[in-house]
Amino acid sequence: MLTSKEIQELRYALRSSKRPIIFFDDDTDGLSSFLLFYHYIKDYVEDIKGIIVKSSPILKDDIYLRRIEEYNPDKVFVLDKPMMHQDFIDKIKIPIYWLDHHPIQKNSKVHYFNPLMHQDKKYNPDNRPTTYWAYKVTEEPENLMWIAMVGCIGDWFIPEFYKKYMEKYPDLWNKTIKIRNPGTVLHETKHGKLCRIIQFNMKGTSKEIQDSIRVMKKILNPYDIIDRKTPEGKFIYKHYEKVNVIYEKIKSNVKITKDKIVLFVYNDKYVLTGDLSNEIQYYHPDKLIIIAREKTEDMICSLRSENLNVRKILEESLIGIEGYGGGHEHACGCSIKKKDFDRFIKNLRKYASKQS
Ligand SMILES: [Mn+2]
Repeated sequence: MLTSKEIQELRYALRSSKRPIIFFDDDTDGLSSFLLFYHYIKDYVEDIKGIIVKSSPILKDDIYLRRIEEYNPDKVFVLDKPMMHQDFIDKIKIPIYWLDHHPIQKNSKVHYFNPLMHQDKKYNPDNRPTTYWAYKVTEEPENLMWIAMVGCIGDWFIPEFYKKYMEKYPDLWNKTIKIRNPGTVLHETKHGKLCRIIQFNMKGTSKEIQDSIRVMKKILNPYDIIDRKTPEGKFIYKHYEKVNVIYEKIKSNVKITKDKIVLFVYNDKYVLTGDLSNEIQYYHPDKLIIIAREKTEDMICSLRSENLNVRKILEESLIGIEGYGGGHEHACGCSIKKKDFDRFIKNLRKYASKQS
């Protein structure tokens, strides 16, 4: 958990900033955290710069240093990024506040906030999403609960305020639906569709993603998006539809057989392996899912299993293979050199059958 002292410290840092720059991860958890921070201070700051950090788990590049220099902020905030290079931190001469829930990092010269650092009675380990904490930091504004819920469900977590949410938005999340896990919300409710709409707006060219973020900042009501009530909502919905056509087309090629493993490879510029593997896993909970995207010399993969420890299987399977990866117990990502891919899959089969 984050202690109430930590929450207050981060809140104070945010409120006292006049010109913050905010880096955030390129998924619903990252974006939702950013939007909550943004709305909390937007009316009394001089300016706020939000910068989405694509794909790499590590915040390091000179591009981002240049963005800081150009913008001349008074504070740097980093949301939902798992790692930062110490070099990068050392080159920044203003205070850095970093809120994350991935495995604990040992960087210096940064104000680091991670729920894994303190034991929690109920959640052990406590890796509740960044958005969940961002909602606390920003004093849980009820009108933005939908944004908090998008980030939490998008990161596979049902927060305690879900009952309040169901009451407020019964058509988005109906009480009568039986929840097996967060996937039920994601795949069987209108709220889940809202998550996907926003998630798919983080995909596309840099220009498209920038435009989506700019528009998302103006939206205060989920129905603007889901019912396409305003020009802004229509814009977000339209980009979702564009990505969704590609998503559905790729998904239609996935074959489910008697094999315990679902292995599927595709070649497209859109990064959809995480979304595809989550959805296929939800409807086929007994399978080990491997979705790979070909990218020049590499195969970028998402692995899922509800029953097996995929992190362990992945670790074992990477031995003697050119590639790297990691993640959570039931959800991992990895990048494998094409020339080693067949051997890697053989390893996966071997270590998966050892566990089952
Ligand atoms: Mn996250």
